[in-house]
Amino acid sequence: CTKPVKTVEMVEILDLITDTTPAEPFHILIVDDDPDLAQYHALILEQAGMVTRVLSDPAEVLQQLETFKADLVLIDLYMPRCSGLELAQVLRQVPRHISLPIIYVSSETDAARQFKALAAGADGFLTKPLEPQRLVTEIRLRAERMRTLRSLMVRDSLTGLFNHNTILQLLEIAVAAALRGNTPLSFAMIDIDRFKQVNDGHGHNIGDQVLMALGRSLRLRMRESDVVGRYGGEEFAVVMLGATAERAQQVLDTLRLNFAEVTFVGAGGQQFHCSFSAGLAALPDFTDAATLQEAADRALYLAKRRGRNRVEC
Ligand code: GH3
Ligand code: MG
Ligand code: MG
Ligand code: MG
Repeated sequence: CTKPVKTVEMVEILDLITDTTPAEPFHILIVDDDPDLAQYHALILEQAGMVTRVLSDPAEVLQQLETFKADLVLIDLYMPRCSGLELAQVLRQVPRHISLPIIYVSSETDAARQFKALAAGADGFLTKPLEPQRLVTEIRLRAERMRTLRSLMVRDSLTGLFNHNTILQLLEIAVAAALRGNTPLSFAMIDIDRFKQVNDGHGHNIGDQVLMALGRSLRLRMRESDVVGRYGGEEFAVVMLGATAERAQQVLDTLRLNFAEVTFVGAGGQQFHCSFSAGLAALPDFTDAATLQEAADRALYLAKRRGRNRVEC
């Protein structure tokens, strides 16, 4: 059977992110030594709008999963070189596949053997012959559930941006990559000015709307490749890949001016404006994620002390 490969946490978190895009069709990996049956299952799933990949050799599964971002794996229980049970065991030893849904498809009807196979770490057992609707429904429900769970793990529910944990993990990945590739990278901490007054004056609901508005404009104005997250409370963080400190400063200043011009309307119809302060730190001035983050934090503190509604580096 195929050996578990050593995985870095980076790949794990990147997987989580790509897997949680709601518009992506479900990706199903089918492992079966019977090519006709595998193709038949693939056809049914593709007709239901899913993307499939078929493998007849279980030894190729781990490698395929590197490029094929599967939402679920459908495994035949009995295959000559490696049983489905063994394959499930191997997958469960790889940290990033711990939550990957695994479903057996088999003609095995003996309950004890089915339970043994499930105990290897799988999530379900479908017996052949399989009705198309059953196959599609079982797979869709599990895949949807997994996407929802993953999304809850990596995203902030109010803004839909990455959450605190994710942003820190992504920062580490991005810093490591930028240092290896000798490319610039900027990290910004953003904090809404006197936000407590917004809550006190207009209520928590309106405060939430301000947070959502800033989240949206950050996501809209940053590059697709930039990592945007809600660091906590009224604080946001942005990892700008390939951006020098000068460029990041320009981008943030534009954003800051635009945000300060947005007119919010309170519950009683009164209009008000908000601003934010930002602290910026960039590679290659710092050599690891932790010091970069500390520096951005210090710069943010400076921006607050120097009067708010400004970006400091
Ligand atoms: P400063 O300019 O120094 O940053 O002042 P500030 O008032 O923004 O800072 P402070 O840390 O005193 O207040 C932050 C406020 O953010 C307090 C807290 O109630 C509010 N807050 C944190 N999370 C949320 C949230 O999810 N929704 C809303 N509406 N308010 C939140
Ligand atoms: Mg078989
Ligand atoms: Mg704050
Ligand atoms: Mg604040």
